Amino acid sequence: MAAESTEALLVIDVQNDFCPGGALPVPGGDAVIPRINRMIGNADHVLLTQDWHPAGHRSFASSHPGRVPYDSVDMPYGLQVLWPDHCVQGSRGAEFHPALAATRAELVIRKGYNPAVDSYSAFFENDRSTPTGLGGYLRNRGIRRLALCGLATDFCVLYSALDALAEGFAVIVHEDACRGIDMNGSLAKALADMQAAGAILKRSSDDPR
Ligand code: VGL
Ligand code: ZN
Repeated sequence: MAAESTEALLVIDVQNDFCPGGALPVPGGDAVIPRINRMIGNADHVLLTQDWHPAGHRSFASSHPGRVPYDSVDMPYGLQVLWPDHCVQGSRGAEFHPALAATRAELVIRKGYNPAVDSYSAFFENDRSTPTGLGGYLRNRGIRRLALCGLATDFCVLYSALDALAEGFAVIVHEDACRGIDMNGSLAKALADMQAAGAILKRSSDDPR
């Protein structure tokens, strides 16, 4: 029997609300789905994240009278961008995009369910200390290397990549299977920060196939 593979594909937040027509649309968010589906078809293990907020979440601008989406506020754990209401638990916007080939996923990790703390990363909430459990799960399964794709490059992909590296996993970010929100240059900065932290940035056009 072949040794168990030590690599997993981690697909970040490919949900209706992050796609065109959704509450917090990432430009071209749905355009990466065919590429992600091909990656899923070739992956040994597939893991998905799902942004999963209770109604009235503190990261929603609507929870801060006088504030509007994309403002920033000081939260007990640091600066937090305020978002339009999105990915509310049980809503259609929180569902995976119907075109995503989600069937083979071995794990769906939900995040952002703490009403008072946002969670961009698949590993830690935005307080940077409350774990989601993903690190332990991956170590327990002998997974050492993660391929990342999904939405949004400059928020949930970025924080997941940085935390994965800090947790000792090798990280490949499939840049053209991600799309960013890009607030004030955040997309270029995210790519530079991930690379500086040790992530390998890869484009599918790099493949000979
Ligand atoms: C995300 C903002 C708020 C993301 C989630 O998936 O990148 N961004 N919640
Ligand atoms: Zn969110």
